[in-house]
Amino acid sequence: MSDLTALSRFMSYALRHAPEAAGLELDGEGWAEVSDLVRGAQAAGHPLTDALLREIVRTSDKQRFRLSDDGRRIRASQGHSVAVDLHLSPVVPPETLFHGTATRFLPSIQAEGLKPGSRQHVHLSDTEETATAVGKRHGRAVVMHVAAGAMHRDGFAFYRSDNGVWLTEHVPPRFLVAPTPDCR
Ligand code: HQG
Repeated sequence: MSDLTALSRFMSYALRHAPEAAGLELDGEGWAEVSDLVRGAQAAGHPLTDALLREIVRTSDKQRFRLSDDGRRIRASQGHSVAVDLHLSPVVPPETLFHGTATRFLPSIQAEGLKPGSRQHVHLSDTEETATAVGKRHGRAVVMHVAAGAMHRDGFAFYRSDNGVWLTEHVPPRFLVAPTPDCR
């Protein structure tokens, strides 16, 4: 893992899951002062600097972080397990969205639907390719097709994070189709 990737992981960890690991308190919308994050990361043994942080924000493959307009604050664009309100507006989803998971989770998902687990939302993608990559993080990937349009017409809310991830609170099993596992 490159040094930047390790620092980016620590930033994700602090801004999504464990602000105390960097001595931070996030505000209600998930923001932290950049200078506090840099100082807290260094205190925790991570050689983060203001310049490296800004490079990570700029080059993040998934654009995971967002800086405030004045450049002084930072937050994660999605993926939180800590309670924050990103104030995302409900949006109309495409007819079909995709969720990548591992084959071993299928029986439970088929019984209970997609649950957010420790995060605040279920994460969905608008391409099968992205969903496959997400699923592979967990094992042998399978991509579930989510009938997002039908869910929306039934009153379920959908949101889109600043970095393009589709979010919803729960996908009941009746809105899911699992095609054959990905063998690539
Ligand atoms: C599974 C990455 C059993 C779910 C990605 C997933 C994403 C169930 C796992 C973001 C279940 C949770 C999030 C049920 C769901 N029974 N398992 N009823 N319902 N699951 O990591 O969606 O690189 O919390 O299928 O790109 O994999 O971190 O969620 O396999 O956007 O920026 O429980 O993380 O972004 O795993 O990934 P996760 P995820 P970053």
